[in-house]
Amino acid sequence: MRALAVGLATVALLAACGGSTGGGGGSSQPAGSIQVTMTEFKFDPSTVTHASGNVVFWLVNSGSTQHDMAIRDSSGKTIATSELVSAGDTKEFTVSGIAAGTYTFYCTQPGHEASGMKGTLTVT
Ligand SMILES: [Cu+2]
Repeated sequence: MRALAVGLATVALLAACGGSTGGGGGSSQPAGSIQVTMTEFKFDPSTVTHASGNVVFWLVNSGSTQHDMAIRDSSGKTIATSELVSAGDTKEFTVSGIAAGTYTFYCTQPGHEASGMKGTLTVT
């Protein structure tokens, strides 16, 4: 909650400055995105609820190996997969036009989901 508020404030400040180019390749959390922190072997939070439509995740890899996030629907079909996120890196992951329902998000790296790296996305 606090991280999201800070991210929104940062974006507002950048917008007020007329779209700073930013420096040094550092990127900040997009407004309205859901921050999910990845470590070995879990997502935090592991339960996410969002309105249907476009869902934007802000993936923060605080672990020591690479991770990603994929979304699987209730029939077991994977509908979206993020880019790989290196240890210490961040990536924006947009899932477009997602319908209401219950989904599983998980890491596709071998053994990670089995080790507990998964969560539940509820789309309302
Ligand atoms: Cu992983």
